[in-house]
Amino acid sequence: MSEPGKPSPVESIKDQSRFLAGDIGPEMVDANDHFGKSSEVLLKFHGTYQQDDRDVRGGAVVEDGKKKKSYIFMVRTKIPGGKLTSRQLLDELDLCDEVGNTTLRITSRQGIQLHGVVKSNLKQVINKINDTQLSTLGACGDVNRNVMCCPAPYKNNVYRQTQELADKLAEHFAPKTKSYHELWLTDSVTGDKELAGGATDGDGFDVEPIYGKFYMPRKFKMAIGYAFDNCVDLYANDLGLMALTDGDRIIGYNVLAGGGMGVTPSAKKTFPAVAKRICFATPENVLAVTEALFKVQRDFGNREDRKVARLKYVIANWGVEKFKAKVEEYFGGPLLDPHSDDVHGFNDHMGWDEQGDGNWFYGLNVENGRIKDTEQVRLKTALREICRTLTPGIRLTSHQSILFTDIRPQDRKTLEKILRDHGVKLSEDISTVRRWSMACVAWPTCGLSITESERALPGLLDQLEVELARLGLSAEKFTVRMTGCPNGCARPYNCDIGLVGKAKGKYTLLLGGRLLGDRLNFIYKDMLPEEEIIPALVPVLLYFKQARTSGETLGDFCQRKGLDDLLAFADRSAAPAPA
Ligand code: SRM
Ligand code: SF4
Repeated sequence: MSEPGKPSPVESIKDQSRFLAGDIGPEMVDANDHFGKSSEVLLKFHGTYQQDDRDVRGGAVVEDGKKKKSYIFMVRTKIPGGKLTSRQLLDELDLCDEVGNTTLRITSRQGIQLHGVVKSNLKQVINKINDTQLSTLGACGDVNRNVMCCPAPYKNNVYRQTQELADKLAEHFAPKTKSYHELWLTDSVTGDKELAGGATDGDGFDVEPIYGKFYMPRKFKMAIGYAFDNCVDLYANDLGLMALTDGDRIIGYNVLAGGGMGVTPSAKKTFPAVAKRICFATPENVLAVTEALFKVQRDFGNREDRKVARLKYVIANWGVEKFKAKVEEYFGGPLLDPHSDDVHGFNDHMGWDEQGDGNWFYGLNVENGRIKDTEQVRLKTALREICRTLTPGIRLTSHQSILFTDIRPQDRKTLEKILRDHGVKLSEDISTVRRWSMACVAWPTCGLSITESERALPGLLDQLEVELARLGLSAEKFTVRMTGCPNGCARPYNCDIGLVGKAKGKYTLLLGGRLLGDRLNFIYKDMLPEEEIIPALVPVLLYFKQARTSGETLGDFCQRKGLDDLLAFADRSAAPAPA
């Protein structure tokens, strides 16, 4: 915890790190199975997290009277717009077998994570990821994170332009330090050689033109989507660029700012927020507007208390008007008001769709993004076969799923056959509720998890599917998102049904967000034991069935009725019938 007025300890680690080099080099080759505290912070900027296997923590080896952790590393690849080749996916799959825990994870921001890497293999892993023309630099840490963009591969000007913008933003805001290259991509690291990283005595803007030596106060997240398709959850990002189109032309972007999910329930000063509508940017000035806004957060984000360091707190403290005025000052001129259009559609891009060039793409729902082989479902092997035989383009979605692109009409059947032969359900065979759900990683790797999430959601959905079928609601489209702690990595605060781990085996149940992602949900029940989650939802679903207006969605219904009415109905339906 930092003292008021004093920069947080992470700020001095960045300051003294010589642009993220720190002591990672010497520590990489020492005899320990883990890095020291400062390196642990700096490693995040390089795309890796030092973790320990929490399934074995309780029974870990005891050495010198102390429990010894079983150290492992998560390695995250940053993939702008989730776009990669078959070769790149094959290489990541090979890595997870050779040096990981034999699984890969598609993240909620279109990235890929390897889990269970040991320290002695870390350099080899990051090196290989770079060999395949991907990078882990800035996948974590106080920098611009993976830039999300609608992954649909339609061959038209609009989709081409947004993908190009995602690449441009990713490149523009990537850290420029030499330390990444020196540490992971050369042989120069030895125990006694200190890396330069890009040493300078000044403020560092000559080395890091956008960041300087202190980088950002906290992580910063950008996404590009459309008013007619908000599949990237624009309102949950620090910066959302909502493309407005006229035919096959992008006329500009509504700039949304200050979205963020993370909250610490015990700290009243923290809260989740959906982004505010700030201004309109043209295709010509969108990069300059983005840079101005980014620099306002760089210079005014809180550097003393990391709990309130995200952009949402600057905007909450100042108000939209003052914030916009400051962005205008950095931009060097007035900015237009946002266009009246707003998000009104959402497409998860699952199933078959034509690309517009005679070829097709197929969206495959991957439950919670986990790619693995089990006895019944051999998804990892199926992906390998698809990549080797059909060599499709690959796009990852912000719902932890995968698109195979550029499939020739004559290959559609082959793709489906490969999936079926390996026991993989096609998206069409997955229930609507499962298809629109997601869970964060949580146990056993996430050091912050309080409850299960990825391992708990499938079982809860089994029960929910039964209840929905019983009520005749199986075709209803709504989002269920679960996380193992309040940090919100699966974006549980703007969906229809949010489940957030609060204490061991207990969850907060939230209702009233919606697929469009443009409003927060509210707490319906707190500290709910896992086994009471579905029973608590049943009266809500029953009330929805009985009292919804025509075409009303579950989230809209819960929002209209409100907490007290929903609770009163649940009480009434639980009360024994009068004798
Ligand atoms: Fe996250 C931290 C996993 C998307 C908010 N997140 C973590 C860490 C690194 C835990 C840690 O700090 O020790 C988790 C690693 C777990 C593991 O074992 O792999 C983790 N976050 C993930 C992923 C893998 C979840 C997933 O299942 O897909 C997502 C990786 C995305 C990527 O490729 O970059 C992931 N995290 C998100 C999102 C969703 C989004 O960005 O759209 C959010 C909410 C949006 C936001 O940022 O507000 C999110 N993660 C957090 C926070 C809370 C931040 C805050 O402002 O309070 C933390 C904790 C922190 O930063 O202190 C966190
Ligand atoms: Fe870990 Fe919490 Fe994020 Fe889940 S929400 S991955 S438990 S930090």
